[in-house]
Amino acid sequence: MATNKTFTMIKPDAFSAGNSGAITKMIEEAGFSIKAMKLTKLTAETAGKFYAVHSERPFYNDLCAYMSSGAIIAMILEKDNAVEDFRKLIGATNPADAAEGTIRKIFAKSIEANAVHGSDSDENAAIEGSFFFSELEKI
Ligand code: IDP
Repeated sequence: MATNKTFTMIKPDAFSAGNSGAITKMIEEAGFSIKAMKLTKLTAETAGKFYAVHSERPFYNDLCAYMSSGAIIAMILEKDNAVEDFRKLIGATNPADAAEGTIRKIFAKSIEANAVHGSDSDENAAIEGSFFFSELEKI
């Protein structure tokens, strides 16, 4: 079934490099509408909660430290088939494997500092959106 909402973060590497505007432009030009948006900063603890599913992975502690190392921009996006189409727009987790023209291919620095997050399912999109935004903050 076609889906219509996903959740993204512009990660600390991309925000601190001044790439937020260029990334947001690519997202809008690909047909996504911004339904919620905020500039914020995670703590190691809140990053740990967001990425709890990865708590057994060897990179978990580094990921939490990296994701709390600077400001991020969180967004809820809307489009037909949003989850799948956004994963295509951002490209593979490792920028070395990402397709030409994808956000990660253009802006990611490494497999960890890979510029953007994109939800991997409708269920996670809803959970992740509500992690950052109250009902009042969603349009
Ligand atoms: P995804 O963000 O493409 O869905 P996941 O496997 O869910 O990829 O991993 C979550 C995040 O953890 C990645 O976006 C990346 O920042 C980091 N990560 C994934 N694999 C590695 C790794 O092998 N080393 C270091 N960091 C990783």
